[in-house]
Amino acid sequence: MKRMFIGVVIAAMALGVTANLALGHEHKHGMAMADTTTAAKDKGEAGGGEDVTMQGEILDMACFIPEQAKGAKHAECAAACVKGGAPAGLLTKNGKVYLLVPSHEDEKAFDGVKNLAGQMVTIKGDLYTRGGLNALMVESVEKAK
Ligand SMILES: [Cu+2]
Repeated sequence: MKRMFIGVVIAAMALGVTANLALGHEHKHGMAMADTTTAAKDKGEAGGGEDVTMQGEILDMACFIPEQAKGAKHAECAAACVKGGAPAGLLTKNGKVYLLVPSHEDEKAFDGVKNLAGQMVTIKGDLYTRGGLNALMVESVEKAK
């Protein structure tokens, strides 16, 4: 499965396809989204994001979810998968996994996620819980020291 996925990714790259699955579409923001900065103190499903700084490994979710692939041995695959458009996650020391999503206010910050897939990082961003899913909207990412 893993190899097949990478094969598809490589094929897409060879064809010059911009594998921008997550970002290649337009968003129209409603009022609820626009309110998130002022509601930054609210928590929980209905609230806005909570400012957090988290450490962990950037996961390639396409390999982690079915196979729990992670760590140094999988770092190269993670980088290829995430650059190819696979969703990225953060695995913290306590074993929790957070979906990583770009911030529309600074989408460039998410390049750090793509460049550091499979590595230990420190991420600053806003933490949300939506429909039972824990997600971090990424504002900055740097390699853990
Ligand atoms: Cu992978």
